Amino acid sequence: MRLSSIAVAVASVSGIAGASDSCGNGPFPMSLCNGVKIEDATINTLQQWMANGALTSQDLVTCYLARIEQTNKYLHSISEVNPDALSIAATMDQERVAGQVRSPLHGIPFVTKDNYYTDDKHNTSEGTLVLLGGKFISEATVVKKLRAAGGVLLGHSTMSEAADHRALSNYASGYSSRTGQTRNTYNLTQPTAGSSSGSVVAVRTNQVAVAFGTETHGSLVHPSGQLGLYTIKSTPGLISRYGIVTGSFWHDTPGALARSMADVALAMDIIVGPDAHDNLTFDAIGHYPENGYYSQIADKDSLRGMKLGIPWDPYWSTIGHINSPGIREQYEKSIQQLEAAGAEIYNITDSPFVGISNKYGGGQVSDVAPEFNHVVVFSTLMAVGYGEYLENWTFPEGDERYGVSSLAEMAAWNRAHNDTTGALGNNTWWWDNSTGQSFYDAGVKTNGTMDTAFWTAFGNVRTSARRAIDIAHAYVADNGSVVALDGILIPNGRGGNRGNACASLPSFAGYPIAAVPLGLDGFSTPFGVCVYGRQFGEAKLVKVASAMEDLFRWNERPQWYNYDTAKGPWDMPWPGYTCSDESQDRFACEPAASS
Ligand SMILES: *[C@@H]1O[C@H](CO)[C@@H](O)[C@H](O)[C@H]1NC(C)=O
Ligand SMILES: *[C@@H]1O[C@H](CO)[C@@H](O)[C@H](O)[C@H]1NC(C)=O
Ligand SMILES: *[C@@H]1O[C@H](CO)[C@@H](O)[C@H](O)[C@H]1NC(C)=O
Ligand SMILES: *[C@@H]1O[C@H](CO)[C@@H](O)[C@H](O)[C@H]1NC(C)=O
Ligand SMILES: *[C@@H]1O[C@H](CO)[C@@H](O)[C@H](O)[C@H]1NC(C)=O
Ligand SMILES: *[C@@H]1O[C@H](CO)[C@@H](O)[C@H](O)[C@H]1NC(C)=O
Ligand SMILES: *[C@@H]1O[C@H](CO)[C@@H](O)[C@H](O)[C@H]1NC(C)=O
Ligand SMILES: *[C@@H]1O[C@H](CO)[C@@H](O)[C@H](O)[C@H]1NC(C)=O
Ligand SMILES: *[C@@H]1O[C@H](CO)[C@@H](O)[C@H](O)[C@H]1NC(C)=O
Ligand SMILES: CC(=O)N[C@H]1CO[C@H](CO)[C@@H](O)[C@@H]1O
Repeated sequence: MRLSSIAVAVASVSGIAGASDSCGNGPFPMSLCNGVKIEDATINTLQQWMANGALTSQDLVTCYLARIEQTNKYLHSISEVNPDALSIAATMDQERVAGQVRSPLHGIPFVTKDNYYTDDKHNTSEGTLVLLGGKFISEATVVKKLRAAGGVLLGHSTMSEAADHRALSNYASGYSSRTGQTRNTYNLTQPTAGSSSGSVVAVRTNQVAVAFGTETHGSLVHPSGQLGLYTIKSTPGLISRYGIVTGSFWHDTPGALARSMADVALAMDIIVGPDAHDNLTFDAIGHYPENGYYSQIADKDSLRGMKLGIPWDPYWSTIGHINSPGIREQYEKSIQQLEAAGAEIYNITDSPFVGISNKYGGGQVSDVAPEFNHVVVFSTLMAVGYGEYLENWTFPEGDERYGVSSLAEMAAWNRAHNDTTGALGNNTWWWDNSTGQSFYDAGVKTNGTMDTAFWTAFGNVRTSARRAIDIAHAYVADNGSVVALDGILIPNGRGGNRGNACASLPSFAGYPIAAVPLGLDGFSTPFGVCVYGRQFGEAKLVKVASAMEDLFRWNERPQWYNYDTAKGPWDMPWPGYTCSDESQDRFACEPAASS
């Protein structure tokens, strides 16, 4: 459904009582929903209101559609609304009246990123024009599970085009040539980070209760940090990727983006599990916690005795956004809070973790020797992944794209259609200079060849990244005893144009990360902390992250700064700081020499 037609659907359903009452801050307060303040409500709270009759699922759909109508022209976070959302909600309401409640998600509206294929009237196109109008052979397994659990598919969220796989740099993050630039509700001139950008903006702006995104290399944890949400990027294979456009077989993983770790855990319990259509899920058999992830939700008392490792140098001293204005003090205060709550903090600077991550994971990609070059690994896997995905993807007969079956043909189509609207100008340091698809071109160049050089780089990087994270969890005390740590903390935020150091190593390793929000930076946008865990260690991460959530209880509302002046696509540098060209998408930026 086109967004302009939402108003009709909204008007046809009664129930936005008290619409003149408002709550929240900024220029776009959210109306009450049937007299109830649903703003920032968690899934469990919404569920209670439906259970006691204060709200119906149709009320929720109606109110979220009204919110989308009110805000989406500024944010571009929702790409398409599901024309059938209200009728699905009506079915869920009838079931509830008849005494059937399928799961804690029954009647709860959700959106998915535009790379989850949904078999209904709205389009799935991975944020691209080249895939728009095509169909996959089956609905994504995750979407099937969410529907079966009673979730109401409200629509798709905007994503960075092709999940940020079009270009490595000089391409606007959070931008889709199909639906435009997603904007950060906190400060609309600041980035959202990618690529699940629309999903995080939609949840944070109360356009929907919960959203689902994907991560290959940062696409869940980075935008969560940038919009102040919770997520778990799980071990690839824990959750089926079938039906989701492929970035990389070995790195992709779907995940929930939500207002609380409880919401994330509740959603995980619904979407995890083996799937015959995704053989990587077979790796996870035997690793699902007996009582589910939700049972691991903890309060701050659980921090007593919890052992957390911090690689002070360089993660907490020089790289990423740690020295961005106003940030360091808040991080230091948070560490003090953790210690006061009884957590034991271990300085793991001297762990081999740091050396390995600098050399093979965190370092500047162009400096990495070929036998450790993970960029080649990603571009090869992307070429293979698109080829396999497109085998089951069809365009209507007669469409000029009918029969398109490879990344090479997609890149050629973009070129032929001058589809470079997200390109930020000439790329001066990477492969390609003007097409805005340098990474596509790199993938095409590999032709998906998985030769000895490919497997050498893949094996080297994966093995060393895993060893680095495993070793980091073993703190060797001065007296030689070994302390097993519960998690490793890494700053999570971007800040202007600076890179975020959180995602790389776990992406290379195929290991999980939890993201917890902490504060607001000098530009009034959120930042947070990542917790690294070990392979299939998600249950532990839920416990650590939810205990930290209870301690910090961060909940700053978006203020919509610059909603009327922001222009895009863009990638803002941080005034007062200089970044060398190479560091634009990477790490180090130094304060500009004071004049
Ligand atoms: C899907 O995309 C096509 C092409 O842009 C558009 O005409 C159609 O309205 C879209 N479908 C929905 C449900 O928005
Ligand atoms: C697993 O699935 C991938 C993607 O479909 C495929 O390329 C690979 O050959 C499969 N592996 C095995 C061992 O079947
Ligand atoms: C952590 O250890 C490193 C190396 O021993 C040291 O340089 C640094 O100052 C320590 N940081 C803190 C906060 O103790
Ligand atoms: C394509 O569809 C076939 C038939 O359903 C299925 O076996 C195969 O796993 C699918 N491949 C991908 C990459 O989804
Ligand atoms: C793309 O740009 C070229 C050069 O400006 C022009 O000749 C061509 O018609 C354009 N193609 C499309 C599909 O707009
Ligand atoms: C990029 O640089 C090339 C060579 O200098 C130039 O011809 C081209 O117009 C530039 N493209 C853009 C988008 O600035
Ligand atoms: C490799 O190149 C051939 C010939 O151009 C093409 O048909 C095929 O789709 C390419 N494979 C991949 C994975 O890009
Ligand atoms: C060794 O040091 C660790 C960490 O400081 C401490 O917990 C442990 O009790 C010490 N062990 C012995 C045998 O002194
Ligand atoms: C919003 O971000 C811009 C830079 O993009 C900055 O100049 C401005 O101060 C920020 N606004 C607030 C209120 O922090
Ligand atoms: C693919 C391509 O043309 N790359 C060029 C981009 O620009 C740099 C710097 O001018 C050249 O070194 C590359 O060869």
